[in-house]
Amino acid sequence: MVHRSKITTLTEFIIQRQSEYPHAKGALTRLLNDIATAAKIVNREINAAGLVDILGTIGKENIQGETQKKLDVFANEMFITALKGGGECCAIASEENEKVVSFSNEFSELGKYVVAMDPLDGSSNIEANVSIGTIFSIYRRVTEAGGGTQQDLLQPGVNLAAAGYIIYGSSTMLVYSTGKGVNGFTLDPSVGIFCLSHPDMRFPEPANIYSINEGNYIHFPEGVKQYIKYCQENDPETFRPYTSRYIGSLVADFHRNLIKGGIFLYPGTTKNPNGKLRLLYECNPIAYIAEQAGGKASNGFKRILNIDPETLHQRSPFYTGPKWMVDKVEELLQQNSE
Ligand code: AHM
Ligand code: MG
Repeated sequence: MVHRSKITTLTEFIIQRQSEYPHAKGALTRLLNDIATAAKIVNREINAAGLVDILGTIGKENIQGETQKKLDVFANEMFITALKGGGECCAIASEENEKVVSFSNEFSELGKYVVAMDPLDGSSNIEANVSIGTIFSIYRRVTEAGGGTQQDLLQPGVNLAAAGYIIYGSSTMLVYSTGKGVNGFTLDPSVGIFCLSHPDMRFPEPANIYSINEGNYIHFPEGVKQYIKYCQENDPETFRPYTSRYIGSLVADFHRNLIKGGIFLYPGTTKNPNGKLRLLYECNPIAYIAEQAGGKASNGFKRILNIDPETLHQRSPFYTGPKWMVDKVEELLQQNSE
């Protein structure tokens, strides 16, 4: 007879975890469930994306005469609707919205949390059938009442209550942390349930992957150029030369590095000194997960989670992975800036 261990669903898991927080009233649990529900619907649409030429091209009318929405716009609306309807969130900052989306209707006025998110990161990869993701950060609001404001969202990452991502890949996973480790759940599409598949995720040792868009090499700071050379040198004791892997989809690159062991780099360049990635809803949530998995995240000079954000969409150079790998980039960047 085959003995199977019990399946733990995401809902069961977050309810179990809630009991570890004696004063918790279940609001964060409900909020995470709202995110999971929206993720399932977005997943369904992404899986249908390959059929758009049959069912109607995005941006054009489909056979029912409705205009097909671009998937990133669809995902944004789906998460906003789920979070607004759920009632635990009083404002959202999204890559898709220039300003804070504040909820002050009868459902959500009392929501204690705010969410910063990139609803569909790497969306330009969809047409090539490459993995994409949703990234989210959850903060407790700092204002007292009414709809949430920008002030609630401009908090440093150290204040995060929870963060995570969903990867829409060969299977769909939700990975999140509430500050007590990182756990990953795989969606069983036949029943539409996320099941615990990757408990207590940690960066493995040894690690030997580096992920960077080397096409920008000429524009990188000297410290990063030296780090790339360091990765390519032969030194079996430190697992070098490392292997290079780059998808161009942050969630997918980070997720692979978390599972297999590696560093992700998106430096500032001469043209864009702050790089490309957004602090609030790309760097901070991934940095939080990295630290909770025993790793580190830095802008080269400072811990990402300690940066005080000034604007909703500000960018930051980003280096994240196992601690010793990020330490080495920091060392070279700092040496070269003196
Ligand atoms: P997006 O938010 O416009 O999708 O851009 C973010 C994406 C990340 O997923 C990825 O790490 C990065 O852009 C890749 O950028 P590049 O093509 O410059 O390497
Ligand atoms: Mg993005």
